[in-house]
Amino acid sequence: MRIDKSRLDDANKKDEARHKDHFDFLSNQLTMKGCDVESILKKLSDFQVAIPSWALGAGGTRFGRFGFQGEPSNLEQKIDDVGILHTLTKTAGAISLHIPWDVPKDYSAIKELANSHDIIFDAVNSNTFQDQKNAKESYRFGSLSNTNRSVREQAIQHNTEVIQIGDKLGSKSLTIWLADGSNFPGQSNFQTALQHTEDSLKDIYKTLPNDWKLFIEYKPYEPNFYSTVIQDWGTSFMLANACGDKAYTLVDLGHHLPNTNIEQIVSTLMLKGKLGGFHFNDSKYGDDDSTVGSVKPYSLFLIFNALVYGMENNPQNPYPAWMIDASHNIKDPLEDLIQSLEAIQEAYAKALLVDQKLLTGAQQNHDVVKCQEILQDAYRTDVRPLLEKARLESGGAINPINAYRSLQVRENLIDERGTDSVASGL
Ligand SMILES: [Mn+2]
Repeated sequence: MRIDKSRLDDANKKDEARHKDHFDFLSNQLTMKGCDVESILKKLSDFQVAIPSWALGAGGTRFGRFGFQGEPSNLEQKIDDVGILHTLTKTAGAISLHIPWDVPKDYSAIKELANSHDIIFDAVNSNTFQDQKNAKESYRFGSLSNTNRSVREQAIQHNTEVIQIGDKLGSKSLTIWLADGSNFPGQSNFQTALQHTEDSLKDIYKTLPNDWKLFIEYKPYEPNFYSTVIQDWGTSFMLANACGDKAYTLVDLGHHLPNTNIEQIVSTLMLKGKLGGFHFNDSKYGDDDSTVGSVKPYSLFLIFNALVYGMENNPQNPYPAWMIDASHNIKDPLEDLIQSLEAIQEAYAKALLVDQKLLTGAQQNHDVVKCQEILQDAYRTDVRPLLEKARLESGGAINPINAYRSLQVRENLIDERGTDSVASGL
């Protein structure tokens, strides 16, 4: 299914007068404060977030999964779904494939389809956290860290194949997240596991094309509950440095212990030029994979404040690869992703409003109260009219959720795909 542009224009018409009123008011306010509204709008339009191919079907937990009608059952349909998101939001111009769940059969047809939706292929993701059909070795006791050489070799070989698949699609980066670790004290030798992991990553790194990046993701616990080999940003940073200049740390918001100061981690990595990738989600307890901004929007704003500072002041850090890594469980996956995209843009816009010069001055004067005032003045601004304007100017929807519902997208997808189609993945 594709969204008809004239029907989208009709949906926008209902909101146009209200939007103009709100935007004009906000634009005047911001201009009086000395903000360059045009440059903020340009930055919002340029900000594109990859949608992972596993996020388009119903999510679930290890206790079960409740299907969602009209799910995409193949890669083509998943790309079509990202196309719908991008048409409405103009923010989802990339897809991040998971291998082996989404191996293309016809590469040129898949590239053509993505191109027709104005979508590029972002980082490819390998999977050594579950066993594949007919695989010789099992990852039950780890992959890149396994004590058994032939298991490590199989996992290295898989990552090399993922690079080759991504290369054919125009991807420029590989994300490795390892489930490796141990469930019980004494099960694993920490030093051996870390050394094997470093050696395996170096072997994968050797096969990386020159214009590619390797992203190393970390996570403190789960699926293993006693130890994880790449448990934190420091371990990832150390491994990235051991591999070389093309290797970077990837920060996933949900992969931290409660109350970790993620904005400080972001700042440290950007100062050192090693923040390569970024996964968005939100959480209350652990790696909950909740909708971005649904639980801790102020934290997200503070993180974006660090990201904006880094993007403006750290030429040593590459432009990060952004991706949503969330699960929607009981929501319509597309509506959930629209909400996440909106929350990301909102936090970004608010961070762009922070008067960095004024903040630096207040910091130098040790005016702690003023520092907080500057941050919270930006945070309390209702920036939604800026998002609407950026979308409208790019040809998207003023209000993507309203448009999605009024254009009856899900109903159309159910008509096309049926009520019991199932997306590949966990
Ligand atoms: Mn992630």
